[in-house]
Amino acid sequence: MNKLAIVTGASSGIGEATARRLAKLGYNLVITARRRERLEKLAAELISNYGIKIQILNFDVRDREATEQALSSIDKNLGQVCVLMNNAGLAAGLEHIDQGSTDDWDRMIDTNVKGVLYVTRIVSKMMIEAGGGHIFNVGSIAGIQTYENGAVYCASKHAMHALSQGMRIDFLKYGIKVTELRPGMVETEFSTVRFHGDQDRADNVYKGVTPLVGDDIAAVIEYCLSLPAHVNLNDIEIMPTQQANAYYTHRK
Ligand code: NDP
Ligand code: 8X3
Repeated sequence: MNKLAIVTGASSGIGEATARRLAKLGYNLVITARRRERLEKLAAELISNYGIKIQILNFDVRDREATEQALSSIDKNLGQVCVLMNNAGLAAGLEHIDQGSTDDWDRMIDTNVKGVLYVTRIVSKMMIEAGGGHIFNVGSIAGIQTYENGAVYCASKHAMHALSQGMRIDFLKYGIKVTELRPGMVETEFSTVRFHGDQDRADNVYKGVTPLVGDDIAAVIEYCLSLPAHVNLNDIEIMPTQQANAYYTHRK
């Protein structure tokens, strides 16, 4: 039976890098995001390099009906769903609560919390039917620490931390592993999105630091997948060497 991995938010950054690693490991893939052209380009490259099968699902995880419809169209010929990476997410804005944009708050909470639930509800049923699986939740250092101006993003990732613990309990009897990854700074499109396209401001985030890149997170996922069936890494904090936590970064 072929192994199938579902990666949400595969059009960029951490999700794209993980799709590449999983393709190299021989997984068939379902890759999802809103930007279809990006997914098409990635799929063409990975099919040509690794001879795997890929299904593109183009939907917004905030839209429950679209999410359910897309995930129920997964082609059975791709194999058994072994891996789900709940990665699609974002930060929008960096302000004190009294200055915050309610649109930004809706985007973060609807994507980072409700989107994860919509996807997991459907895919976990497939895993239960298949007799097991491995769910990777991309949380953040912001899931256990709260920094100034980031209350709502941090709240959404604290929710991811709670959901990861809840999934681990609810899926225990089904042999589904749940690993929460909590990265610090990873240079992706994350900061550009957070600052609504202000590239200078985004670049400043990584000034004087060698940040992580998407593939650093993907490599950790590969390691987790290499472990024997009876071993799971529950929580993993992954930081650039120059970053101690959400508050302390040593810039050179
Ligand atoms: P990117 O902006 O590079 O990638 C985000 C991905 O999420 C894109 O593929 C985007 O696709 C997808 N996405 C966003 N919103 C939606 C939506 N509503 N529906 C479907 N897909 C969506 O950022 P990262 O790779 O850095 O972010 C990935 C995850 O990592 C996020 O959950 C983020 O919070 C987390 N994280 C990032 C850190 C960092 O420093 N970069 C650190 C810690 C955690 P599209 O726009 O095409 O829909
Ligand atoms: C992204 C990292 O520190 O901006 O989750 O919250 S941080």
